[in-house]
Amino acid sequence: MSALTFHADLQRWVEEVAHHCNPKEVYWCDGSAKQFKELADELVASGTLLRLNASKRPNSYWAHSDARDVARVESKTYICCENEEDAGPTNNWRAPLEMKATLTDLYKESMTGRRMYVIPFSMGPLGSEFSIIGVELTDSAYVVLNMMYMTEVGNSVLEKLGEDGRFVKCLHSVGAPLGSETESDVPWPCNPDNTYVAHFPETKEIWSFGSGYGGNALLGKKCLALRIASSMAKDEGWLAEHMLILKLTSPAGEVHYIAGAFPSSCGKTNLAMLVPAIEGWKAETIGDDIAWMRFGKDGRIYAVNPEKGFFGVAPGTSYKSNPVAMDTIRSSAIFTNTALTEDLDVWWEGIDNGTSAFTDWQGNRWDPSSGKPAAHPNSRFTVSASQSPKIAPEWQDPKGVPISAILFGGRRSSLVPLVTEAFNFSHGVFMGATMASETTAAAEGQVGQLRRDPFAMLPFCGYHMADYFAHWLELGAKGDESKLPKLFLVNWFRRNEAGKFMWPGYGENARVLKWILDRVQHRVEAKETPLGLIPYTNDLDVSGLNMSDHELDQLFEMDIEDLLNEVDSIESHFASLGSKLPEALRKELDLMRSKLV
Ligand code: SAT
Ligand code: MN
Repeated sequence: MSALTFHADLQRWVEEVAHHCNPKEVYWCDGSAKQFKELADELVASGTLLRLNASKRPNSYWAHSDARDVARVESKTYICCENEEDAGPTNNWRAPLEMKATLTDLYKESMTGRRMYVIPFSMGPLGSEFSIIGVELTDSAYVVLNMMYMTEVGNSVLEKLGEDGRFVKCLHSVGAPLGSETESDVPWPCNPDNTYVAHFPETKEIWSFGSGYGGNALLGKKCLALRIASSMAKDEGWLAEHMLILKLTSPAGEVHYIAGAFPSSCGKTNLAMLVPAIEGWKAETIGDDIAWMRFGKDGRIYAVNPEKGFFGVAPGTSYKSNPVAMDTIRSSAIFTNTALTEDLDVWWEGIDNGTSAFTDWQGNRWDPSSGKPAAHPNSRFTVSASQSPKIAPEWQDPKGVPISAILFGGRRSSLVPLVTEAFNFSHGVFMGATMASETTAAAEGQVGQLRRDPFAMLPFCGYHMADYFAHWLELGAKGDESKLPKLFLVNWFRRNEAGKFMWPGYGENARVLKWILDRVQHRVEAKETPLGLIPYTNDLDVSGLNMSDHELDQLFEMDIEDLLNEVDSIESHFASLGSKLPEALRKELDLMRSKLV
């Protein structure tokens, strides 16, 4: 198929890559439903996709990955800038030329026997000053289909790009050339021994090799919209954040937008699709994973969701925990690494719908007594956001929505109270900079280990983490504090001595949001503690929750000994970030310590 663009640089790059990677043909993605169907049919025929039972899950597909390619690979993710110091201690670094040499060797003829797809895509509504265009070249049709759900793809983007528009070059290969015309393919080609997810922030390029899974392969998401965008945002004075965006309407009709940073698999999608458990409140989704934020003309911070779809964690999703997600994925969705029922619908742990798994995520007959989960803990659904019954009408507003409050949260089984408000913006930056969470299956590695994950950006910040903190502080200093969002630390995951969650979570989190908006609107006072401001007992609406005063107190309990240990742990976290750590944050830590002793 010939190019549908007059963009010389794009054409030249496509030709160069095709010449080097040696695909059997080049396929330009126009974004049409016809192409989607064509590719899906091919993937069904070749065994990569399975068509789900159309009477249960119309127009939906199931894929299972190679068992070695199931999550983001942080150990193989690189920031490749000229100076190692600019990547900082939290990123893997390689010199750009060195990484390009390694990868150029790997890409050589890596697409042999496959098609190379050209995916022009836009992160953010086309034409918005927020938006960034990318073009992904990939040899995976599965990636094309997922990108079509997650981003704006096709001719509209090429038109916008015109003859000389700027775009981020995103190169992806699963790294599994087919030796001969007759060699049969595997359902999930990948190359786990040679996987690299490399970012070149200075030249705004992404080179990914060897993995076909999620954020390793759908390069618009974590690679472009967070790692590359965060580095652009620092240079240009805005923010690219790992945050959901939620619209809340109070019983009185007051509308507020809240953003929230939580690490992967800590309930961002659930919170973004909240069904408030308190009377009269309404919640709608703007985005569930990424927020790009900048000052509006009125001095407030505005956010857009640069994505068009959800790539959500399946396990634990049910009509009880997240009915909106369940309704969103009733049709036209792609499921990856979930289990299957006997009649070819999807299944996962916690789906809670009376069915059971028949085959596990690898497609083998599932043995419940094996003790192994049927669905992979990081199994996912991919679906268009527009299918959500609770998507806010303004979710693609090119101006974005004004943010009243920002939440920082993670999984903390102890120590961190249900909700704490920052004393001021820079104390809020301290909260974000020091947040920690118990690790999940969203990334390779052990689950349940406590790690500092500043602003939930540890795996996604495209430059030095201490410079990132400084950027937040500078942005705050530029704003008028009365117009800046108020900042809060939340923790839905605290457990009691018996190991049980102390807070019911899910829809009940609306109670915490209600208090947060009361604070935003100066309707209630708050109690000062060494950690920040917490609710006076009567101000947190727990009516109907059946919670004793003691249980409520426990959610806010602060043990001085534990907090002093936390101060020490933050101290070493800061030390690990080196000499660039902003003085203001060190001062916040000193202040916290002085309040404790
Ligand atoms: O990075 S992914 O898109 O695979 C999912 C995540 O970790 O949030
Ligand atoms: Mn995420």
